[in-house]
Amino acid sequence: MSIRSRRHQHTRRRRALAASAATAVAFALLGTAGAQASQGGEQAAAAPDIPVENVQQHLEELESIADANGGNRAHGEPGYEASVAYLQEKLDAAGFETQVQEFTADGSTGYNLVADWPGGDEAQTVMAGAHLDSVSAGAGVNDNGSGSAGVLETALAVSESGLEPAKHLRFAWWGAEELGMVGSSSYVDGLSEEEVDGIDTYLNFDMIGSPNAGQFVYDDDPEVEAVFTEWFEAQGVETEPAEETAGRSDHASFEDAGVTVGGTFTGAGYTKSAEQAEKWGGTAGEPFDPCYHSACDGTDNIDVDSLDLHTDALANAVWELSS
Ligand code: DPN
Ligand code: CA
Ligand code: ZN
Repeated sequence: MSIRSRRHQHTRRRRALAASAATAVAFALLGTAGAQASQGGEQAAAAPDIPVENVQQHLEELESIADANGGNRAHGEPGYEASVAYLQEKLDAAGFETQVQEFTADGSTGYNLVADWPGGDEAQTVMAGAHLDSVSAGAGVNDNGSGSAGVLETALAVSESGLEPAKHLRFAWWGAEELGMVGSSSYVDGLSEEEVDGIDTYLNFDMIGSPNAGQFVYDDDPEVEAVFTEWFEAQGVETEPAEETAGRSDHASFEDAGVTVGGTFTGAGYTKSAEQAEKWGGTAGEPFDPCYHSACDGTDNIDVDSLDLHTDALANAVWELSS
């Protein structure tokens, strides 16, 4: 059975995005897509609905960490190390095997946090990752507390549900993305050829709660793309290919090594068009994230409905691709 032919159950009703009335009606009609059995009769367990409140709690914590550490969580700064410590403690308590890997960038030590879920075939490893560093201008709550918190909450959901996937699962938080994807490229450079070959798919999440959100899916690999686009479609959300971030976040480190990649994105500095505002709501003529790389990228700089949607999309892809 191909990945494309699989459809998962979506039985829950989803709140409309802050969108036009027409979109809200579409949600009401399409938000409860019926369950469809897979062709082979064997139905892998569906991913849970990730509580967005939990994701928001991590964002509050990351903002507090920045507040307590000179206002940012940037590479080489104490707020970055405190961010790593916050995540690592939660992952250790949930039964992950965690490692902090060091590298050097711009004369200071950087850190990647890698968390393995015990079990599954390591020759087919599914990874989900996000960069954890902010720029020095601010707390980096959307960029990229959002992706970091979504990946964290998905990992915690794997533990909570006692998932025993056929494939091995690994979650990662990268340092120094903002300096040119330094952490993720150092990770990939440190892998043997066999280890690179063993990565079935790498999923990247960099900015998934933009306040004037777009609904974007990476189009690097058609099968992985379809896992996301079909899921969004089942929620009544039309997506577009993620052009702004193409080749410009940590997935590029993996793609350059020949790994299959995918991910989702809600937009950064590009301007939302009138057509996009029509289908997604929000404000045409303004950036998807007006606080991109600015001091105002705090917890107010988040569209909670999009954060919820993209975190649930992330969890669905992890469940589906690892089964
Ligand atoms: N984290 C963002 C950055 O590196 O600036 C990801 C991004 C890349 C956003 C390219 C927009 C464009
Ligand atoms: Ca949810
Ligand atoms: Zn950035």
